[in-house]
Amino acid sequence: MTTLCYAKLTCSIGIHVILEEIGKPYDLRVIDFSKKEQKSPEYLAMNPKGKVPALLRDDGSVLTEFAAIALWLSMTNPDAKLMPTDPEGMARTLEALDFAVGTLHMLSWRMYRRPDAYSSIPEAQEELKERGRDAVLAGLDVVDGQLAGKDFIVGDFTIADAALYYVECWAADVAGWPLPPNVQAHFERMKTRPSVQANRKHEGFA
Ligand SMILES: N[C@@H](CCC(=O)N[C@@H](CS)C(=O)NCC(=O)O)C(=O)O
Repeated sequence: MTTLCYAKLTCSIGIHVILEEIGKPYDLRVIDFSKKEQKSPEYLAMNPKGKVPALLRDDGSVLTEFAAIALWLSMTNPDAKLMPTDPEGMARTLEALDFAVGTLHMLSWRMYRRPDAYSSIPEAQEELKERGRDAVLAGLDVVDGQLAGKDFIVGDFTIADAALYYVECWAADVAGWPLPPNVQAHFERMKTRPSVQANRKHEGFA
C-alpha cells in the first residue's frame, strides 16, 4: 500500500492532506524527528536525503520532493481533480505550489525556524530569524493579493492549496503570526475540509 513517510508539523502535512483528498487507503509511517529518525541508517537506506515527505509506492520505489509527490498523486488519481488539465491552470498551480514550497518554506520559513543551519553565531541567528519571519510575511502578502475574490489559489481546490495550507499552519498555529485577511479566510476554508480536519486531528489541533 502507498506509504507516506511523515513527521509531525513538517511539510509532509500537505501530502497527508492530498492523500486524504484522494480518499484511497494509504499508510502513514511516522518519522520521529526528536529521535533523529530521519537520519537513521534504516531511513537513509530508503531515502538518502534524510527528509520527509517521501512516498513509498506500490512498486517499491520511493518518490521524494513535495512538488514531485503532489504532482504524481494528482496525475495518477485524476478523479480527485487535484490539478487542472489545461496548460494555463497547470502552470498556475505549479507556480503557486512552487512559491509555497520553494520560497515561503525553503527560503523563508527555514531561515526563521532553523537559523542554526546557516550560522552558529547567536547574533547572526537572531537576524536570520527576523529576516526569515519578514520574508514569510511579505510572501503571504503576495498570496493575499492572489487570493482576492477567490476561494482557492487557482479555481477549485488543487495541490497548491495543500502546499499553502501547511505554510499557513506554520505561520498561524506554530509561530502565532496574524495572517493577512484573504490568507486567513483561505486557512479557515481549508479547515472546513475533511482532509484537513483529518490532518489536524492527527497533529493534535482539535
Ligand atoms: N525540498 C524538499 C524539502 C523537504 C524538507 O526540507 N523537509 C524537512 C521537513 S519540512 C525535513 O525533512 N527536515 C529534516 C532534516 O532536515 O533533518 C521537499 O520539497 O520535499
